[in-house]
Amino acid sequence: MSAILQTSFRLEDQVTDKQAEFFRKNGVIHFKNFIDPGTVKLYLAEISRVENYLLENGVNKVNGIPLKFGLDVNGSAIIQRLAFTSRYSEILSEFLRSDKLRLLVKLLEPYSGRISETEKDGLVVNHYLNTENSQYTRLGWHTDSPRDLFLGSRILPMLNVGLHLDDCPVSNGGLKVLPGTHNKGWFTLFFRKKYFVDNKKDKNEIGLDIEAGDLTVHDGRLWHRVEQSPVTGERSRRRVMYIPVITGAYKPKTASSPTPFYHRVSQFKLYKFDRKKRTPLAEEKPAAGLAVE
Ligand SMILES: O=C(O)CCC(=O)C(=O)O
Ligand SMILES: [Fe+2]
Repeated sequence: MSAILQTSFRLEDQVTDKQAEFFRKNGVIHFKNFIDPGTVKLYLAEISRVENYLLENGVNKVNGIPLKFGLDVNGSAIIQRLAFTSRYSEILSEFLRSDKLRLLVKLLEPYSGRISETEKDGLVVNHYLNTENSQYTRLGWHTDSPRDLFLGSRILPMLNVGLHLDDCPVSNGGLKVLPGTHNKGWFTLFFRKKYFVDNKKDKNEIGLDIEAGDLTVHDGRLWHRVEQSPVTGERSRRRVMYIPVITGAYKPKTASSPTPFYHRVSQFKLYKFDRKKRTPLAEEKPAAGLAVE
């Protein structure tokens, strides 16, 4: 099991100097209990509603970003990566505009950052599940910043804010980080590990003991991965909302935005679903391979 990030914080009415200092040094910070259990339930219900809407309407891209489909433990279709989720939910959109969330922008100082509901991939919801037919059980080592290069921009300061909606103790896999790798220059940023294909445990990696409702922030340049759960089925379920906090020119996306290169090479299989029953079409056994719509 990985070592555990020992320090966690609570966000009161502002980001304190101590919190900002911790973040500057480590490139990651963990806030306990950012939302209460009732709000976790509310957001999960909202996500499920949006997911149903998208499945029923056969939507497979939002603003050029492909949705990633998979199968739940009971074999029904789910979306394992949603993008621009708040576009379909007033409740989630309100959360993105909330004062409490906006306090986190301070962690980008001296840059002035913004919560970008309509830029990058918008509000992303990741849904990991360790089952035979899940396509999203883990994510290899990477940093988030080089995506800027594919979007035709230089690398700009950014934060990735994760709102965790399931309990995920370190022993259950989940987010692993290499603290302090965010400010070691471009060589570390590009070559510390092989992007996305390396899933190996690092002796310096740190895990986080997460409870539903906790929030984490990591610097866009920090090396991190998502470790596969050692258990399968329901107990491996891990849902996290990611909120990009960015700087630079305003570049909103629309329905006609192109699909970025790094999404086009993604290794996901696309299933065709029976939209009413939400099960894969009979001739497309998921295990058989590629089924592109
Ligand atoms: O699910 C997570 O906690 C991390 C996801 C992630 O690193 C990403 O989507 O870039
Ligand atoms: Fe990431």
